Amino acid sequence: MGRSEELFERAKRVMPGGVNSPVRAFRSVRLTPRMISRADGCFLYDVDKKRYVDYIGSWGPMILGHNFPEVREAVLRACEDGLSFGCATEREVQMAELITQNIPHVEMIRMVNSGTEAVMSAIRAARGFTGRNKVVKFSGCYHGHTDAMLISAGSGVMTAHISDSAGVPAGCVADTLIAAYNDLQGLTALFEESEAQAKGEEDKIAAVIVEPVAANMGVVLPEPGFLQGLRRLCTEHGAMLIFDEVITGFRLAFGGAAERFSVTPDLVTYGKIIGGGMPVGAYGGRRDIMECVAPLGSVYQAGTLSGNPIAMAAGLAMLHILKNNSRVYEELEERGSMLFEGIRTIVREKGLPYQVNSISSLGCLFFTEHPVKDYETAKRSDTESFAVYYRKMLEKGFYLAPSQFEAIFLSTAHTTTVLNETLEAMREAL
Ligand code: KE4
Repeated sequence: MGRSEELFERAKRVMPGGVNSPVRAFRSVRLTPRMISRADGCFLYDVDKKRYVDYIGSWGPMILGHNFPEVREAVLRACEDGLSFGCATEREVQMAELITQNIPHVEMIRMVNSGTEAVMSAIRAARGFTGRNKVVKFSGCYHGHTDAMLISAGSGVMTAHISDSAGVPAGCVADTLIAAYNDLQGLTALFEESEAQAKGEEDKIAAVIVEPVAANMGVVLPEPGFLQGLRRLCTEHGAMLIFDEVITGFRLAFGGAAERFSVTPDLVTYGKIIGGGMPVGAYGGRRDIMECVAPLGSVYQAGTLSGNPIAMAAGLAMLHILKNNSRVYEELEERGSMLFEGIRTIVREKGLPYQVNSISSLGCLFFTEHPVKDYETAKRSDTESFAVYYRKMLEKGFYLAPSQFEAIFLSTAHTTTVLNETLEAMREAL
């Protein structure tokens, strides 16, 4: 038995499922998780000193690869001045200015500590600003584990085949409406129904929240016109459009999917990359909405470690690099097309009826013959075949997300050589 197995036995005795986040437990691929001791560039190293090419990148933050020197140095330097003050600091101002001065639709921003907190807070701000209660989400999208979002959620919820989480009282989800991704007609009907049945303003839709590229049911792209349609419907019905860019933010472009697709949300949520690997989330957008947030306005939201100086140092270092080196986004496009076109070629050559959805450095191989454009079509994937493929890839030293309903995350540290080795391994595994 290796050290991973030993450690995982101990872990299971003292943590639910032996993990601090369900998807890490490797349950859907029926393996003992690898206990990772360190990471560098595009590689992970487990406690048995085995090396893996890493395709989760900490679920998004490691867009420049692990242990990037400027980010590491910024954190080490910041540590010398103290870890946390619970006071206003210059770094928070620098971070807020960096984002608001470079992303036009973010006029004001608030730092929090996770994507979940960012989503929870953005929804509260939209409800407070509009005086309305209902929120629409799309099945298969995952927006963190705040109660109101744990319906038809993607990511670990979908992987675990939990339709809705236990412990969420009906009252917490009574105001959450579900639409199908890429289905503008369905959303139009929701708006019309809620207005027809509304007794007062509070019964109407406050916000529509969407992953502008869905990456928690595997990767599902918005069909042409879908995001523009969301924008039009929200404007027509006085609802706020919230782009959950926890994954797409600073990855698809510095301005995220909003920039890439030229669609302007009213609010946006960030996480992952914005913290450079440290626990950071953020929400922001229109000034008139954000001015409703305490202490300026009456929408309360707070956090002991929000804007933590070490986390800000990591995030600032990361964002400065992404902002000042547009070559980064060209490299991510190149690496993405090399890997995902390569996978398409392999499945075609082998006559396998599988689907590859991808955009830039994000992608997913679906074990299904049907084009995947929403939760229903994603769910038809053969998760057993995925598990067999996963185990073979892990044995060969390639660490993919241990679920059919997650994404491949590429970084600038994935070299052409590594990508070719990955494609060779996939060819054999498939
Ligand atoms: P966190 O609370 O996990 O920082 O962020 C929640 C969240 C919100 N919105 C989107 C679009 C997200 O993808 C996430 C979290 N992503 C998953 C990966 N699919 C986190 C991995 C995990 O749960 O361990």
